[in-house]
Amino acid sequence: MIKQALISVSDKSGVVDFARSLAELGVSILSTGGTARLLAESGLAVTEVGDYTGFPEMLDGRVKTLHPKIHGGILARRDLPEHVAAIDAHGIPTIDLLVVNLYPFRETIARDDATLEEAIENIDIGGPTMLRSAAKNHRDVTVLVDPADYAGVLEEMRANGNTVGYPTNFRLATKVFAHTAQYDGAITNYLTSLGDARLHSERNAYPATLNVAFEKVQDLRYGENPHQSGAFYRDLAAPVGALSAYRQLQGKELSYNNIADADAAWECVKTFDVPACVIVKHANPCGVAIADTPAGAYAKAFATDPTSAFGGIIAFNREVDEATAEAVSRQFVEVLLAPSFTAGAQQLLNAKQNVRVLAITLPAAGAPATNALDFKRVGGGLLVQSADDKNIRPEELRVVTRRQPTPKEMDDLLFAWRVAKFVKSNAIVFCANGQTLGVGAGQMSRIDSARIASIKAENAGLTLAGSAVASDAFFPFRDGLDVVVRAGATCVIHPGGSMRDNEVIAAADEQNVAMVLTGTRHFRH
Ligand code: 93A
Repeated sequence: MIKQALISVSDKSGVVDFARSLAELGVSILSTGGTARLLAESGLAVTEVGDYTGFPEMLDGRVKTLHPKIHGGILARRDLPEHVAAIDAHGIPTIDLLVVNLYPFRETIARDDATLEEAIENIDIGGPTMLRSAAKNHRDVTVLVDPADYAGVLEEMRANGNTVGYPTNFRLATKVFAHTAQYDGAITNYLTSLGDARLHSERNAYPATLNVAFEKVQDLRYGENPHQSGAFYRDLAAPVGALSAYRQLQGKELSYNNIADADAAWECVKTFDVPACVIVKHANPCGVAIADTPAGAYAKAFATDPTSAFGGIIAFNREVDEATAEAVSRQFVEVLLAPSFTAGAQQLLNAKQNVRVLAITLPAAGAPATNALDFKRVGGGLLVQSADDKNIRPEELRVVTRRQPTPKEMDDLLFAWRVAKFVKSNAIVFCANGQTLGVGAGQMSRIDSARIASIKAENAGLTLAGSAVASDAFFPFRDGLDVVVRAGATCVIHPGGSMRDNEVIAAADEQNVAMVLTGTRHFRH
């Protein structure tokens, strides 16, 4: 039964209402400096920790709650007579509910002008100590580190005569250890990224040890293959608009491959600012298009490669309406993603209960949309890099051929370039009129990707005459260029930078092709 609570919070949201409810339930409240002041000003009866321990807060608040009367009251096992006798002998009442959230270390170091000294002052000592004490003794103590848990605990107390059951206490304690582990991880990352702070004033981008925190979203039926196990974790620092914040509106359970492919589709579709549709199979787009409406974009994206689109993952960057849902329902679709779905669309999709339908918030315009760091697991290690969030600016483009691209060709080239970034290397993408016409992906030689892209267009009955082509990296020889020109392309975009750029440019001039260099490469593996 909860008789006494200690509240010490930096994030004071919701704390006054919560403390008031505790007081109404007859719980007496202990609190530290700023929190005690806020509660007292709100008219609540509160005892300052210094008054309680008889030992004043000291060293600029560095020592506030680090006292046996506090930790004895939290850590004593109520089921052991020796523990009870020990705290009684020292006049230590139990503390049955702890509400603590920590000094804002992460928020402090996120500021560009944060100094090492400020960061160090924001390393909380007493808070984690109390949290760990309470979490260790969770059989007898309820511990709250997240304001989102206030309401549930109150409800449980009200329903059970001020008692919180073991399952809740266990869950909350687990949350505490995850929280303090992340907190310490953030401190380690920061300090090791400084190296020897006496020698370096600049921060290195990457810390000497890397502590990353992910929280489990769900276990998966299996991994990439049925004999592998799998689970999905959410990055606790995920930006708004990331796949991990999806809401599943209907359909079968998501699989490992569904999530991987949905991510590829979502990352691509959200880069467009006009209605767009991306269809993904095995992590590669097999159709991407823009149009005035989502239904229009879908029709064009599907037409790129109807064979591959079978069982695809389809993403939109606009609300899916009835017309779009109707069109999509005609094909076998594994996962459908969009920022939202109209009621009519949802009703229509309901008839296909197996289709997994995900709603995901789009990132705000200009907000970071990708993970800050990109990870790739290799044998016994981890490769870390900044995300490929580069979008080419018009002034970075360089036309290197005698013929300039026409405005229409330039639009097609920029569309193709945008798509190529999301195609596994070597990537060759034919496009025209806001539509992919042929996608060559994941080949070990660029010329094979070029050949495959043109074969695919031919199979789909699409003409490449007058099309634009993007290549994710430079053409090492003129042969790749010759393949795409023979297939019908009249303009090409690629990074440039090959030893034989001149030979490749001469080949373009020879065939009256317009060539634009981006200076940026988009390998994707
Ligand atoms: O400086 S501390 O590491 N030393 C302590 O003894 C201590 N006790 C609680 N920081 C300490 N706290 C932290 O103070 C809590 O974790 C909480 O974040 C903050 C609340 O302070 P106030 O109530 O004065 O706003």
